[in-house]
Amino acid sequence: MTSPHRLTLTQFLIEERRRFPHASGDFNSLILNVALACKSIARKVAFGALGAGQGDVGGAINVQGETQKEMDVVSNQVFLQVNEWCGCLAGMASEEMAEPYQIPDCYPKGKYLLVFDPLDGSSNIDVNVAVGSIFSVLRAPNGDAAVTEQDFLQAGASQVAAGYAVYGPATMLVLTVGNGVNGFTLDLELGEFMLTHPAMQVPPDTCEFAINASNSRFWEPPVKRYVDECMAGQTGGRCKDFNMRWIASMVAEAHRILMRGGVFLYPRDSKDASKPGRLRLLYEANPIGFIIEQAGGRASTGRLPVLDVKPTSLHQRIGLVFGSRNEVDRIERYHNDAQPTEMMNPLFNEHGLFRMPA
Ligand code: AFP
Repeated sequence: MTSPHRLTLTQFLIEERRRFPHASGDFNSLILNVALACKSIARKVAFGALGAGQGDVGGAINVQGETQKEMDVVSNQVFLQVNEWCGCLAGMASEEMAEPYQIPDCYPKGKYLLVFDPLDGSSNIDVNVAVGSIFSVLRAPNGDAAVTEQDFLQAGASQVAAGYAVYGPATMLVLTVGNGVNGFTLDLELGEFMLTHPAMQVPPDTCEFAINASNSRFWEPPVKRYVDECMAGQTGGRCKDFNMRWIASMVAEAHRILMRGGVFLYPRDSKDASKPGRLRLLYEANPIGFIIEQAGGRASTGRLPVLDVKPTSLHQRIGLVFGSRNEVDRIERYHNDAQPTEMMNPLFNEHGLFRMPA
């Protein structure tokens, strides 16, 4: 029996480009550079305790106020170094940097912006659980001029491409260029990403949900209602049993949901009034939202499609619910139904402590 002919990522991108005869090739070059960065990070992560980069960076805190792992810093460096020289970028922005990154003068600049979380779920790294990288490609609104924060504040619907790499038992790169979602598995012998999961689709229904239940006392009523119903299982209104998962690595959760359906919630809650949600809009919610929607699923703030949100700052946080379409629709419906009840709670009303925009 002959093994199936599989396209490499490069071949796949060349085939995609044939649909756009006037394309310069810059975009393909950008995606291949991102893929190279992911391969390099995969290799570093795979060394585990034998390699450098385990542990915290001597108490360093990133712009999010979170403890930085050495691998966060190393992965950020890899993304910058691999992508700055390629001539297709006007600038970059990352979870690990307070300000946008300017392409050094020694390199040509290009028409795209790259936004990324270099190592999502890095709290899992010391315990050898899957982590990943997430990226989003936008058009630079001002050509190759020096970039400003404002340039990056584009709604998720205007992303040109988005993807993630998951560093699990196998390393995979999952990519959308706005024409469906394709998954590539890293062939360690060839050093190439091979197309193994063409046209990925999120099943519309599911019996699996993922939420950090330790936050339940801070949830808004619609989220509590949804989770209570799932927990009630067959004996409750949903008349079916649900399974719960929580990996604390959104990339790994998104990948599971792409493979077999499910719903993920990190909703806006009342835990910290200064943070309208845990996840970051530009380099977590938007790229994952774009991928999930391109695979036939849905991504929402709980109230409205996340890809419609106009960002107001580079590191903006937001509530995020994504996955199987019918479950996300249901959660949005519960939020809409709940408005009057919510308004009765003084903490959530118009003048309340936790009043927040979408
Ligand atoms: P990092 O990007 O800082 O590693 O954060 C990971 C994450 O944003 C996301 O991947 C998880 O879903 C979430 O945090 C886990 O949060 P909890 O600590 O509340 O479980």
